Amino acid sequence: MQVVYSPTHLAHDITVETFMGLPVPANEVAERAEKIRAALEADGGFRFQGPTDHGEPPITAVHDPGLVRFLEVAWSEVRRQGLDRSFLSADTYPNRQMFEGMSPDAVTRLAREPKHAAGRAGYWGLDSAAPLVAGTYVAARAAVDVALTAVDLVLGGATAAYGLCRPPGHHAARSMYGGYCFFNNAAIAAEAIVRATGEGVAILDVDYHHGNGTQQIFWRRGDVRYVSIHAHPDRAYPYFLGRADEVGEGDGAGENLNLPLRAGATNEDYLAAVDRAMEAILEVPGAVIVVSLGFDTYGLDPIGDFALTTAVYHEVGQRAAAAGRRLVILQEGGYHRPSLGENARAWLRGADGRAFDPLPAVGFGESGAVAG
Ligand code: SP5
Ligand code: ZN
Repeated sequence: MQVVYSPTHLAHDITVETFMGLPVPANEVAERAEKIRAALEADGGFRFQGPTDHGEPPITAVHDPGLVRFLEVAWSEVRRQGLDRSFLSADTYPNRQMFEGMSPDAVTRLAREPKHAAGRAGYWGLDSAAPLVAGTYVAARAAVDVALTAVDLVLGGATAAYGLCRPPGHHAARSMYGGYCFFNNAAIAAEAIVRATGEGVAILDVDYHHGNGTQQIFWRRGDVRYVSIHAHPDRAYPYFLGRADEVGEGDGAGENLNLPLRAGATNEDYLAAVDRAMEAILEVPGAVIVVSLGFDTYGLDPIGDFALTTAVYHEVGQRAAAAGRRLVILQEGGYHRPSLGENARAWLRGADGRAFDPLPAVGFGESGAVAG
């Protein structure tokens, strides 16, 4: 399988995030992508290439140009405004109740993008756990190019291609970043496929979190079906979306399928959900499936609560490929660094119809220590 990777992700150099107001060691760090790259290189069965530059139009096909401009200038604004911070996080978010009683017209007219960087970050952002640093914009642009290059490979005839996207994308909505995501790589890829082929596209999102951004972008679209298996929002980020009764509206009515799972979900629970998801995906005519691939479903993930094992990723990869569609596979989350490489290798070998032999003598204990 062809792998698309860019070292530009290293510029998005994150060390700290905040969780409920406290600084904590960051989860979405550069080492994640490097672990996956190293494991796929060592496997020997993957061919690597860099991305090609696709420019801004495929991004603004999905995102508000105002979001793109904000992300482009955010860091220089932090510096220009003399803010003494190593990363930008919002101070104030425009809670919808702030505008209660005002007409939608008045809100549009009066609730403008602020000048202060801490207000602008709130205007465009979803949460305070997605730190923005000096290299965020170039890295997020490179992740989009990685995704679009994987699309090119598949539209050029490849059965499957894997984009090692970092930062991830599925929490980013048309006019909003958040959840460690800046541009929605999977949505941009799906839109590019629709425009290139004129066919419908199905998105299978197997990250632990609900991909609220992808759902939002295609909510009213009849030509892109979004199917997601994730932690129930009653207990997990993004809290406000991801329930089973969110089915889309207008042309998109019935094109959104959320399969929220309980805490402690097992391999068996998960595979049953995968089978339901694939059934819905097979109803979509069209040759390509976009996969939002997360490994935060792993039993040892620090921010997840599922109980999946490495072997099940091989099985899920196989079941995704069994649809007989071509696969554009894009990396989303997954934060247990010691297991990321093996989990990616298992999934992608499954999608490739190859056996998976776990590396011998490597244990992934809580410490990440090597056993044996
Ligand atoms: C792409 C992706 O996986 N984004 C995830 C964003 C999650 N952001 C909030 C993290 C909250 C961590 N909660 C920790 C609970 C530990 N018990
Ligand atoms: Zn996630």
